Amino acid sequence: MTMVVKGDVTGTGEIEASDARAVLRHVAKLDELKGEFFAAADLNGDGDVDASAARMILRYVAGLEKSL
Ligand SMILES: [Ca+2]
Repeated sequence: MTMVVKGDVTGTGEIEASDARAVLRHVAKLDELKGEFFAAADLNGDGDVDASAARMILRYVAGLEKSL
């Protein structure tokens, strides 16, 4: 069983700036997030992934958000 950690889009077990980068690549259609990676990027659970998720991840990395 795989646990989906919200914000850990790359599946490394850590929430980092590279996760925001992966979200932006998805938004720009350079990459496509699928399955658990998409679920990890869908922070608000609305079935869509947009740039606001990347912003939230960067805020979390910067310590401005306590959780995602
Ligand atoms: Ca990660």
